[in-house]
Amino acid sequence: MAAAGFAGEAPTQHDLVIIGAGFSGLYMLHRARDLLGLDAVVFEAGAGVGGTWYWNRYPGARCDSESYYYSYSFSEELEQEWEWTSKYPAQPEILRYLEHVADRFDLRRNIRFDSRVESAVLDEDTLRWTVRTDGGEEVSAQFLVSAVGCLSAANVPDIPGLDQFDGEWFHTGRWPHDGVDFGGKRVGLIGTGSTGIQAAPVIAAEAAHLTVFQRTPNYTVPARNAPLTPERAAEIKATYPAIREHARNSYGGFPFDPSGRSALEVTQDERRATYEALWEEGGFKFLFGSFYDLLVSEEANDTAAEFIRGKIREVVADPQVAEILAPRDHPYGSKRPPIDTNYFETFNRSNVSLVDLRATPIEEITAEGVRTTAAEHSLDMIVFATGFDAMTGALLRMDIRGRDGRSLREKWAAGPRTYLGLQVAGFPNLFTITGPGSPSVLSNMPVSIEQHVEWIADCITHLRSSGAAGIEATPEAEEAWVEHVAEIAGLTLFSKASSWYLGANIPGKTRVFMPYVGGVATYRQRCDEVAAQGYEGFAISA
Ligand code: N01
Repeated sequence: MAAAGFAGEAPTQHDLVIIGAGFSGLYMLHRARDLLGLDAVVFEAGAGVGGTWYWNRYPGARCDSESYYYSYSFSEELEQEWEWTSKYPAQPEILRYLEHVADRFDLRRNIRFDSRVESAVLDEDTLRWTVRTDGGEEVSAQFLVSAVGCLSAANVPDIPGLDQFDGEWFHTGRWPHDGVDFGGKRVGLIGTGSTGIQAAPVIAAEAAHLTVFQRTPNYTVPARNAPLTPERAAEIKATYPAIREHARNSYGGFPFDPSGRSALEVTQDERRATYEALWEEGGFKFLFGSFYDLLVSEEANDTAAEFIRGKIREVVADPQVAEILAPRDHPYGSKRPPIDTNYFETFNRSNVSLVDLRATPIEEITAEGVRTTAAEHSLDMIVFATGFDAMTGALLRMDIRGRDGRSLREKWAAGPRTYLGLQVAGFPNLFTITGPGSPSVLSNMPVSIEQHVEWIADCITHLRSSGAAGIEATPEAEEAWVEHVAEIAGLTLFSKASSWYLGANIPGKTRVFMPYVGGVATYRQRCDEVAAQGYEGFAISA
């Protein structure tokens, strides 16, 4: 690969620039370089590959999808040779897997590490992008692919006084590589989303005291993690083609079928037996495999929500604590449902306390700890499990300028607008892997990532074989897709929660439901039809 140009030098020329070396960027690079023969360069802000799995090293971090389908399917050799150790792999194991992929396919030689992209500017005459990094490198490429991830721009809330805190503080999404020692420490954990729920039991087991600051109580279902037995691993490997096919043609990218039953058409006993069996089995099947109408009917949803509240009351010894932990202000699944290992049990420990921020909000962080309207909690350490500026944050942190010098920030000021989550009108030759408007975060990510990478690679092949200079979503197609995404989201219960799906976790962010709820199979079919019809809804420039 040619060296990138630096300020003052002419930018080096490439076919393709990819931003990010996580699941998406690694596969995009492999596909583009090794199958299409393109000259591709990847810019990665971290010092290594892995994306989400590089940054999120917090205690308890593990995948909520099972290892055998939360993995690449593009290489049969890879899927046969890699050995997963458990049902839900922990972060170090997934990172090792991605490092193995990088080595196995010799990807590192095209990746520039410690290089954060600061800007990407379109040249309207050539339809090429000039991309500049924080190290002053400048390259030019015909195509630009964003593989920045949907949950990578960490959100540290603007709580007054953080700068005067005498202890240490960390955000889970930027966790120190050499770990954090909780021994003998009084730790405050702010946030009870999927991350806080994974971290709390692990921190509690190590720390002198853990105080959990909860703003919104969360519904969580046990993961029931277990080692992957050699027999199960062999069975998976023998049936991989069918498993992958199932996942690709499913609603959520998971290789299991949604239930065909309504929660309201069965007797109370049958319903309870279904929930009990899935609670014992653990994982996302509780939502997707129980009844098909949990995300569309409030009455159906109430049955699952009440079942989970009942479990909280059973597990948590102190009824007052159980009541604070019981969610009532949003339907189950309308926020991304976590799965856990001993989360509610953690509140039975003598070294754990719960602070209800709805009743007693945080006023400030002091030198000694966190002060709410009711008390000052003395802490040695604060862990922010406060999530991300999801789906748009990482893209908008860069200064991306398309036609007429218009920035993506301006274009998306009232919420993200894309065609198929793949392209933005006015930004030719820019592709967004798992961008807003695609199933992305509502699905098993590797399945959606592979579909996008392959679609983009096929599109580039089509353009190059026809000698075209560029492709761009038309404003009409984009408008129709944005309307469609909003319309079908409106048929669900997703709008009933203040979730990051809607941007509601970031003060000032416009509330727009960002992912596509129509499902992976329907979406794939639509993308394939669009391509088959000569890239309908896109303008191709000669
Ligand atoms: O972040 P979140 P996350 N004061 O935004 C609270 C994926 N993931 O990192 O609900 C006090 O969900 C906030 O409260 P509220 C997964 O897709 C995957 O947990 O806004 N509290 C909430 O409790 C997930 O959904 C895995 O009222 C504040 C929490 O912080 C996504 O990442 C594992 C606050 C943030 O929850 C994000 O999860 C983990 C404030 N000012 C995560 N601001 C896998 O399995 C926010 N909060 C792969």
